[in-house]
Parts: sequence; structure tokens; C-alpha cells
Amino acid sequence: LVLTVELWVMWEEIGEVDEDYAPIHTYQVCRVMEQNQNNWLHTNWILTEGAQRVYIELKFTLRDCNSLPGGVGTCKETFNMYYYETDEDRAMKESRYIKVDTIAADESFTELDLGDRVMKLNTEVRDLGPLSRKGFYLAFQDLGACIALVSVRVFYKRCPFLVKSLAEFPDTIPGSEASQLVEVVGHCINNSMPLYEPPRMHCSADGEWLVPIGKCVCAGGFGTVCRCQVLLKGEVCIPINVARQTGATSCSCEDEYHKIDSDPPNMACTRPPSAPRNAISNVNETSVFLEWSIPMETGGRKDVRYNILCSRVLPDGRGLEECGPNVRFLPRRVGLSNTSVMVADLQSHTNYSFLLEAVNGVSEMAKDYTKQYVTLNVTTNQAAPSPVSVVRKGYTGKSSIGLSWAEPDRPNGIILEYEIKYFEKEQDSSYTIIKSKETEMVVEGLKASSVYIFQVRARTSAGYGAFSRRFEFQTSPYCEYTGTIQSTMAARCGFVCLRPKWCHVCSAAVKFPGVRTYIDPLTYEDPNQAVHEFAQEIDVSFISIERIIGAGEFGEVCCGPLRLPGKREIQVAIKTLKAGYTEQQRRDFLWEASIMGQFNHPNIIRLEGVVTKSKPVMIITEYMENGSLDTFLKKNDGQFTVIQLVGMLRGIASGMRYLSDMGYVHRDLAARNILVNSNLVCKVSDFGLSRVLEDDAEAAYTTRGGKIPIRWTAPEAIAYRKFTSASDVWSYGIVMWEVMSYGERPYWEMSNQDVIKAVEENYRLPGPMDCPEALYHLMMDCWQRERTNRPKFDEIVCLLDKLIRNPSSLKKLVNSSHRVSNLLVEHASAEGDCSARTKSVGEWLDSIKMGRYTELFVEGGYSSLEMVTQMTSEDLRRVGVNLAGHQKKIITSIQEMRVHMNNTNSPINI
Ligand code: ACK
Repeated sequence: LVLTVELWVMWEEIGEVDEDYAPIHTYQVCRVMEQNQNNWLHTNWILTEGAQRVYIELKFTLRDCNSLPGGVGTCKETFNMYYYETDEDRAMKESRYIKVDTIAADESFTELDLGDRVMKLNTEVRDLGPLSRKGFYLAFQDLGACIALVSVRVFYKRCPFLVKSLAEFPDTIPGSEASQLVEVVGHCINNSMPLYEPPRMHCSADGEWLVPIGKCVCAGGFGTVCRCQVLLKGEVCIPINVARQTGATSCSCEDEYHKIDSDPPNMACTRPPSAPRNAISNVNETSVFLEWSIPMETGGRKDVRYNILCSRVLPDGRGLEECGPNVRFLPRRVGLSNTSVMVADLQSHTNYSFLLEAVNGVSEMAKDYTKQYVTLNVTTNQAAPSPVSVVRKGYTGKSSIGLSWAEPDRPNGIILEYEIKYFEKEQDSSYTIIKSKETEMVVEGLKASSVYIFQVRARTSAGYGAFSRRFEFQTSPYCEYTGTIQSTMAARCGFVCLRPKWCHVCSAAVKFPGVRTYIDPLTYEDPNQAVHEFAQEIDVSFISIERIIGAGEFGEVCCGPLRLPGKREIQVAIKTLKAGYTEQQRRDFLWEASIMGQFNHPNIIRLEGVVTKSKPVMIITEYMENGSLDTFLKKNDGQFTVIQLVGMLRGIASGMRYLSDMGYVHRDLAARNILVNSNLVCKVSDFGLSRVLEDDAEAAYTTRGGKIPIRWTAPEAIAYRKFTSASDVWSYGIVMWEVMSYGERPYWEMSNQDVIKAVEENYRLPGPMDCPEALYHLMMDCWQRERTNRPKFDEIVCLLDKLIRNPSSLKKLVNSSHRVSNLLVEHASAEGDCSARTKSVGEWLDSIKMGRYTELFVEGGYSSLEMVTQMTSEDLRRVGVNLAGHQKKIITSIQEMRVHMNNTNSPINI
């Protein structure tokens, strides 16, 4: 027990050195010259830990009174030790303490010793008991001596845990009386039992085991222990016939028995185990579960392990062949500590032989060790093919992805077909399955610029294997060269050329069945429902507003970080609805979110969500570092290369193509409504105005400072509100002009009325300075009076791509006569250039007396002859031409058209 003592008034705490000059810490008192001394030193409360007798060892020095100078009348050479027993740590008056003894010194020290500062240390031990409380205090009383108390050690004695005569005796606390013996009954250790009566020992007050009575002996089947020196320390009962030498200084093992270095000295000699027992197999297709019991004989060791040897039985008695690395063992093949294993990836319909072997730590040492094993013969069943491991992406188009994969590692039969499952990423609630007999296929009818998940599985007569893991591929946003794709695919995708001069091979003019279309929020009775259908509600606590970036129609536009749980932080723009709004204003404000939330395209501003459950109401969109395009261009006048400018235009056209594919007409396309990010990516924004125009022609004049965007609006939209994607194309032409002139105001300071009049009279904006001719031609085409003659957005994207790929086509700049400032140029129609219209599908079908199919063709997406030229018989069947004679007639005519196209490279006129 560790004792800490507390100093009481008259005793002082002093640092000293002992006889060996080691530093000591003492409590001292030395008031030998004063009368009536009564100085106490108390310990803390000392717990007995159940001991009934404790011992106190004191170390102290005491001054020889005779050595003191002068009157020694009051000087004492003893001090008293007291104790007080208690169940709780509560200090008591000294008068309640019981005296243990008066302590005198065997050796006292003189002044001479004091001079050397060397103390003569006395050691006295007293015992205390019987104790019955939880703890006690000690106290030392000085009546006028010169004492230094150096240490107080309090301890009790116990009989330690003992193994004797094959019996265990627990750690035991002695009784309270010095002569008392505590009787303890022993417990026979492993493989032994009491002989006649249970063994007993007696624990003395001094902590010694005395008077053994009875003993344990080895049980039947176990022999007495090895009596050699090494083993004497710990007797054990071991199987008979093992290591019987007596009297030797070290044990050697009998034949067939071994010890390894890491075995404890008192461990008996051991031998290899016998074979595993009760081995059984359970076949599941091409997997086998093997199970067995531990061997009858473990050889006296606990480290039994199992190894498996797998062999394939060759047909026609040609012997065995090892299974090879493709077969999997779970958890492993060798060193198994459990008595089972799963063997997977075997071949189907095949005989196997499994050898199950038991080994232990001494198996290796047993020289002539004949392996202990059992054999299991197993036949696997029919099994489905293993999964396809890798799916690769081949040709990627706007609406199609070519896939290829390798046959599964273990086909387990003849592969009849493959199943390809795919769905748009994060829309896995519905998926499509298509089949292929080959290890490749082109998946068609996909959305442009979208990520799809693909999985492939094989089928044999045994059924489907598991699907491969998921592979993620994205369709191309571009209108790519399609020459390498099968014609069926070209037709399905609608890659046709409406304007052969611009784009010989591509232009997606078909709206694919299944492409999502824009839903007018007006179709919802409750506008709030529309908002929550298309926009995610964001908790305002995820948004921090950092600064104001501008003023919007309904309130400030701010920016700051959005931290959605589990997502990485992004910077967002926050449009707010100013306080004091009417219900109508709230609806108009959130209207934009209901529209924007339906779009998902890299060139359309992305809606992150809305805040409607707290105020202010907010619309959260991605943040575009460079703000609106018109301001950005003005700020960076002349700073970009033509290719950079065309890249921006291409982005805007691509966004507009997406909107028109979705059936959405923007109505306010202008550079001020395009936002630019830090990578110069342009995104179409501002989806607020369309409804206002739809609702009220007058309102168009009053929104945005009372101006309808006359300068950006197509004549038919101004004249009779004919807003279509074709009128958006007109506006796009104006945006092109804004971009190429670095944010110049279209028609400069001309009044709206003059603009309307000039356009009406077929005057158009002149080519901006340094504008490539090809771009100006495109602008002019966008400003065709006849809206059907304007290019479609997909054609515009296609042309811009072509210009980007071939920058020399941008070298030729607009003729200076087209650039005369303040002078509008007369519009020369591009007829015969790129916009020659062709005969309609209906007319053609009529001409071959197949007019009855016109509607089916148009419904099937074949609305132009160019698209028709890509059709195959399969496509014909798909649109509903089922009669073989009709198919033949139509196909023959299509072939004629193709020949004609190839020869003339010009629009078809039949
Ligand atoms: O030209 P700007 O800097 O860009 O000023 C206007 C202002 O807010 C009012 O519309 C800017 N703005 C609007 N939406 C965004 C956005 N998503 N990212 C960055 N700026 C934006 C716009």
C-alpha cells in the first residue's frame, strides 16, 4: 500500500540525505528545549483491501538527548504511534486514537553526525489487527524529541496463487491472528481429478502456504508428467506415451513426437493431427461448399489448420489436373482455421477431386509424416455465364453510343445473346433493355450531352449471368461526323443534311421520341406545385449571402456559397424577391424557377433550387463569374480571338438548340440575357419574360423599362406575336452581331419605330468590323424575312462546329461595304446557297402513289426528304409500312434519291 502523510502543525517537511547520501524527504520535529510538547503527524485514510492484519514499517532518525548542549531536562528519545479504524474517510480527534506502541530508536545521532548531515536511520515494524473496518488512520505523537520520520510503509501479507500436486490454490489473504491458518480447498487442473478427497492447503499469517492435505492425479487416458527439470515447474497431465523421461535436465520427445521452439517449456511433446472427419460437399452451380469436422487426434496441439488441394478430373481417365489460379477459395485455400471453405468459379458440368488435409505446428517436423487427408469427389452443375467484366465505349454521337465488350471469362456454355441495360444517370427508376447477339452494339435514341449508365450480361441455355458492374458514358454534345455509323443509326438519329453546303453529313433535325419536352407551368392549377415539381427546396441555412452583384427585376441579385449536406460547396447566384411583394409578384418571380428547373444543359443556366419556406424568397442558380455577356464584351473590347468568339456563339446556339428541342421558345434572347462563367462558357438565362408576352401584348412594351426587345425580335413576332424557335433564331442572329461587335447596341441609336420600318423594308445590320464573312452570312440567314427559311439551331451549331474545326474558313472578312456604320445593308436572300427548300415528304410520297403514309412518316420523325434518304427497310417497318410491295416501292425511290444526292451534292428535287 502506498501511504501519503499529511503534515500537522509542528512537524516540518525537510529535504535531507541518508547514510548513502541519497536525497530523502522527511517530516521533522525538534522542540527539545521547550516544555509540554504534544506534536501530532497524521496519515491519510488507508484502505485495508480486506486485510485483517497490517504491518507498519517506519524509518526515522532520532537525536541523542545526551548530545544536546545545555539543559536536556525535557528532551525525549521516543515517539508514539496511534491508529484509528473507520469505514469512511473522516478525520477524528486525537483522543479517539488507540495507541499502537511507543517507538524508540536503536540508534540515535549526535551533533557530530549532524555536522556531516548524515542521519542514522532506524527501521521499526509493528503490526495492527484484527482490523474489521474498511480503512484506518495512523498518527505519530511527539512529546519533545528530535525526530525525522523518513518513511512509513504499510502492507499486509497474502498467500500467492499456487499450483501444487496438479491443484490450483487462489491468491489468499491470511487471518487476523498471527497463529491463525486459513484453510483453502484446491481445484484440480485440466485432465486431473482429486485422489480420495479434494486437496487442501493452509495460508499462514506470514503469507505462506502450509500443511498440504490430499492431491489431484491425472484422469484416465492421461499419464503423469514428464519429470525432467524443465517440466517440473509446471506439472501437467499429458496423453500417455508422450515424453516419459525422468530426472533428465531437458526433455527429449519420444518417437513421432515433436516440440517446436515457440512451444512453452512445460508443454508436452506433440505430433501431427489425424485426417479431418465427416467431410461433405454441397454443389451450387459452379461453386462447391466443403465442410468437415476436426480430426479425432489433434496431436496434443491447438494449432490445427487445413489445406485444400483442388484437381479437375480429366475425361476418359486421363488423370487429374490442378485447378489453376482462376478457381477462388473463400476465405483461402491453405492455412484454414475454420472447418469449411467455399470454392467458386469452377467449370460447369465438370468432375473435381478435393483433398482436405489437416496439419499442425509439428507436421513439417514429422520426417516420415504421411499426410492426413480425406478426398471428396464432386461434379459441378450447369451454371449461368460469369459477368462481363469490361464494357468499352466506341463511337459516341449526340444521341448514340457504341459499346463493345469481351465474352465473360467463364461462359459456362454457348452464349446465346447479351442483354444491355441502360438508363440516364440518376434516373434509375426506369431503364431500357436491348439485346445483341454480338459483343458490340450501338445504343440509339439517347439524349445529347447526357450521362448514361450501362450494364451488360450474357445468356446461355442455363440462363442469364449477373450484370456487369456499371459503366458510365456520356453522349456527345456535338453534331459529329457520322460517316462511320451504320445507316440505320444515322436514320434513327436523324442525321441529315438540310443545307448541304454547310454541313455535308450532319444535322440533327429530328426530335426523338422520348425526348423530354418543356411543360408550361401554366398547366398547373397551383403555381406553387409547379415550383416544387421542378425546383428543389433549399434550406436557407445552407446558403450564405456574401455580396450583392446586381439588381434584378424583383429584388437584389447576390452571390455566396451554397453548402448542401453531403455535397461539395459551390458558389451560387441568389435572386431575391424584395419584401412587400404581392402574391402575384411572388408567383411571377418563382415562375422563372419552374421553367429553369426543367432544363439540364451545359449552356443553360442551372437552377440549384428555391427558398420559399422562409423570407426573403430566393432563386438559387449557378454563379457565373463574368456576369452578363453584353457588359462582359464591352469591358473586353477587342480582347478575344475570332475562335473564342465563335466558341461563345456555339455555346449559345447549343443551349438554344436544347431549348427548341424541348419545345421552349425563349422570346428574349439577347446578349444581356446570356451569362458568362470564368471559362468563357456562355449560358442562356432569363426565363421570366415569355409568359408576360404571351399574356398581354401591351405588357411587352412596359416590361424592362417600357421596351419590347424590338431590336432583337423577329418581324412576325413584333407584328402578330408569332413567337417560335424561328423567331428565337432571328434574335440569335442579333446576339451574333452583338458578340462580333463586342457589345455594340444593335441598330445603334435608331428608334424602335425606325428599326421596325428598316427591317420591314429588308434592310439589315451591316457586318461588324473584322467579322468573318461566314459568320455574317449566318447572321443574315437568321434574319430571313420568311421564318421557315431561317436555319434551325441544330444547323447553326453544326455550321459553327465546322467553322471551329476549320479556322481558315474564318479568315475571309466581311466586305467593307457591308460594314458602313449607321447604314443598314439591303438583305440579299441566301436562296440557292444553303437554304434551298426541298420538296416535302408528302409530295414525294404522293409522286410514288404512297401518299397514304405521309402522316406515319411525319409522326415517325421523318419530316424531310433528307431524313428519308437515310431510312432502311427496318425503319420503314417501324414507321408502319408493313406491306412488302409498298416497302419495296418506297425503298427503290429512296435509293434513287440517294444516287441523285451523291451526284449533285445539292438539295433533292424529284
Ligand atoms: O451583368 P451582371 O454582372 O450579371 O449584372 C446582372 C445582375 O446580376 C442582375 O441580373 C448578374 N447575375 C444574374 N444572375 C447571375 C448569375 N447566375 N451569376 C452571376 N451574375 C449573375 C447579372
